[in-house]
Amino acid sequence: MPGSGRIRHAGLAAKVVSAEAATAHIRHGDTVGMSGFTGAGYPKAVPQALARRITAAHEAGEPFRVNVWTGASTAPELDGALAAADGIELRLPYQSDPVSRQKINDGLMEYIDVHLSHVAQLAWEGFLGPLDVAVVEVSAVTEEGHLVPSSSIGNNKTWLDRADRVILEVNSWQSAELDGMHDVYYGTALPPARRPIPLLSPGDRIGVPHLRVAPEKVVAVVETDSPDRNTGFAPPDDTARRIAGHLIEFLEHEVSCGRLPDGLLPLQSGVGNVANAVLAGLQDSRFEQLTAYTEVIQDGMLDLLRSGKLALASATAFSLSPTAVADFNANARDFRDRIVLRPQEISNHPEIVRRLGVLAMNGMIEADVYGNVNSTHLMGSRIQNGIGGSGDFARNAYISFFLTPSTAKDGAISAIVPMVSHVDHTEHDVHVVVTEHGLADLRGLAPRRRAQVVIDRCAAPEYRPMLADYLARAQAGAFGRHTPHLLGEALSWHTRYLETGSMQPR
Ligand code: 0RQ
Repeated sequence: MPGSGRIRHAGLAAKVVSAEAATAHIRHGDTVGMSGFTGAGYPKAVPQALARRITAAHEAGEPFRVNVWTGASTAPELDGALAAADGIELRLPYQSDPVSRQKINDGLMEYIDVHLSHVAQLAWEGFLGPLDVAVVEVSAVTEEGHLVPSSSIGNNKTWLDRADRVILEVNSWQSAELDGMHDVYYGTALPPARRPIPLLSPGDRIGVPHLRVAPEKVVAVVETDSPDRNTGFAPPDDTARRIAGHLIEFLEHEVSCGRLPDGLLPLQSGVGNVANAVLAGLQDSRFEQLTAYTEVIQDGMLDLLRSGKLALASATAFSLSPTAVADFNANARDFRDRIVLRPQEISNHPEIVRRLGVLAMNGMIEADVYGNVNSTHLMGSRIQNGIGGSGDFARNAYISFFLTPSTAKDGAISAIVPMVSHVDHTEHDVHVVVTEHGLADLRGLAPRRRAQVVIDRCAAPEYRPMLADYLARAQAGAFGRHTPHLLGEALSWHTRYLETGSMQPR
């Protein structure tokens, strides 16, 4: 019988089984929609038990692979375990697990990298095929059989509605104070039945606090008491601090010119150490009463909420280091009225991002001189993570910023290149590029002017003459003078790195 007291619905309490027993409802070839978004709210026990079953099947010479859909990245207990067992046929929409990354790049696992806001719609259209099983972590089940979501919502509403069978993990490690923090909007529909989403400011609550599930679809309930696993952030280094400094100076300038209000506009902050450094920089800025309309609440955002700089934050998940999560769980009540967690189809909704005028700040792999951005591929072919929500925000943002150190691999790679080796965000979606050397505001600039500003402000000094030389020769010799390129040479920097280990000529 359930021991945590978190399952308050008699019918669902009667379905408690072990994780091993629950996996009997998952079969070879199934598509499984799992909860989880940036290391928060993912199922902890069933995926590991499934990985063990898959390994046993493989050892017995039987095929066993499943398709895995999630909210975004998860953790070693899910992506890592299933990938290591060679159990994933196809994965979507965003992952950052090293084992999965290797399998994908070795061509052993299919990966579909879609915008996070598109996933629910694709699933509802039926375009991705049927969803056989949902495995969803929740923090409690109410007397009525409603589900109190966990530390992320992601695509859970869609998985619970679409799946033929549902397995719940009820995790008593999650703070009971999460109850009331979520806002699940059930008003979405497919065209032509779609209506405007009535969300006018980041803190609006437009839905209900709990997820619904048809009790007869629930085939198993598993109790867990296991922590979310997020990697910690490195304290901002000098490079990250300088990037943050340029960005904040720019925001101050925009306020002084009357182009942004004193409290700015809702902030979206991407993943990674640089994004976290920007949030740390905002702590010491003169801005007050900030708001966030974003995907993830990371350590820096929690600090801003604690200090009062940030009035409220809307997201779909937490992405907290172990230290920050311990603090959050101990003090969740203090944050409850100022955090709203929503399904990712709402947290990342283009219509809302555009309406609110979000300031989108995302990391990148590389940018080219004209402002095209690569967020996903190393040297054009090797996937790093995925586009995640960066496209949902960048295209629709009021101002879209892309941030990166100017070089990688101890200077052997320039993050500013003649032509990006893969395009995730086109020149039309990128407003501002920032490196530790400076900030290029590309708004209102035609391509050749953009190229000059990107080289002068953002490129590392040792790469500037090479870029300027390329641009001059392209302007003289290109087929057209609008966006001058020498096509035979445009990707030669990447080729040189692959051949010699450096973009610098020997
Ligand atoms: O390689 O692991 O061998 O050391 O790429 O680089 O600097 O650790 O990356 O953590 O800052 O993330 C774009 C990936 C940046 C991230 C990206 C090499 C580098 C290293 C990783 P190693 P860093 P960061 C909303 C927003 C897409 C999703 C997104 C990301 C490895 O920001 O995934 O924006 N963004 N979501 O050495 C070749 C270059 C390189 C390079 C770095 N120019 N060429 N290799 N590397 N630059 C949130 C969500 O969607 C959930």
